[in-house]
Amino acid sequence: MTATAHVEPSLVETDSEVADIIRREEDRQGTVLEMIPSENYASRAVIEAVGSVLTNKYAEGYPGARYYQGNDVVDEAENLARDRATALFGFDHANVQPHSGTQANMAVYLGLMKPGDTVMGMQLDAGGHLTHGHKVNASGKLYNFVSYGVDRETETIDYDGMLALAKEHRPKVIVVGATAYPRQIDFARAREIADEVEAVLMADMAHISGLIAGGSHPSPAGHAQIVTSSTHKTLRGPRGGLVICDSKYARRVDRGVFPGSQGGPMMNVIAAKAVMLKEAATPEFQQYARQTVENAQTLAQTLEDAGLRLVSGGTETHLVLVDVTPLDVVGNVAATALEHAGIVTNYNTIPFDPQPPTVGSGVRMGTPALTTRGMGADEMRQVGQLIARALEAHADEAELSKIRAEVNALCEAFPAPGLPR
Ligand code: DSN
Repeated sequence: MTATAHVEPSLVETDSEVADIIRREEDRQGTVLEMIPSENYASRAVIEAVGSVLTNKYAEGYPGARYYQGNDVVDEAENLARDRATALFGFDHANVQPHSGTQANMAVYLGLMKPGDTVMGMQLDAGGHLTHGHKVNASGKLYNFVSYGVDRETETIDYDGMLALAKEHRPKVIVVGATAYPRQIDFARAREIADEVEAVLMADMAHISGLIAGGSHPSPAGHAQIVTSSTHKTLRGPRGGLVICDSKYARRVDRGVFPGSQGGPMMNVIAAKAVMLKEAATPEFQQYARQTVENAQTLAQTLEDAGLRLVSGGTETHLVLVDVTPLDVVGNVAATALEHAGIVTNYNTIPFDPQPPTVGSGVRMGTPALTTRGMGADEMRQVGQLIARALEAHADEAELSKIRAEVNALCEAFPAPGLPR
């Protein structure tokens, strides 16, 4: 007897509502200028791995030491991802299980500290992250965070202030890294400060990990003992996180992830992280990282020429933080107008912002996704001019529609990878 051939119905046949949502999101991603600096277009290969049957497997534990049977195959995926991560970033040990950058940060805190211990991190309105000790976040509730910021004049990290604060509070861990900071981070200086007070230096490189992998930002290797990252920003991988560290901290980090703060890892996402780490080790990726920074600098110059103020006076990364108030507009109004013109950014506070976080004086924008589409200096000048026009015309829907049409033409000329053509 032979089994009857059974063709499983596709998503569009079983759930047309979800299929339609996905189709419309593909369309949106393909037809806007995606300029949120933490977003990117993952390759088709990465998306294929995320959508694979590895999602079916439970694998609590680590390769060779799982709490479930049947893990021989997925162990290979996790080992591949770990080996590629340590080789790419130059560390002894990697944990590729964190579901996000936030989970990676929380796992390190759990692994290294007891609740109530003192940690130092960058304050949110200076460009830090919620998990660097904000009071509404578990990090700020569980640990005694003290926050450093930026210098009022230069709007760059105040390392002297950081040292003074560290001497006063003697933190166990010092966190460097940011989500809205356009300048390079001086990991060597941060390590000197950490050494002065015998703290561990943790670098949260979530925003810049792709630039580091591509050789366009100094590496934390040799300075930070522990590094966390998300995997979907400049690294261009699947949505997720990772930790890399010196072998001395490996056991504590691993226990902080599992069983400390996570259960079963997402093996499909871990396989996709392995794919991303292979892509990020290529000469093409080095060129991508270089172009991303050059594009941000061209964009920044164009915006400044159009009358906007650049926080810190410019950028050395993928990110530009723009004070939009010289054009008589505030952050949330500016970001909404830009979206109406097909330019997707996010409003943001700027250092010492007189506006609350729900309004903000700034707009945060970045070039990772546009650079993935193949755009270069000419397009950045064009995009900068479109942004300035849209901000000038923020209340004029007819002008915003005209700009939208120009955005559509630009998107058509530079199709995004990973999306259906
Ligand atoms: N939400 C991320 C960002 O946009 O920068 C940080 O986790």
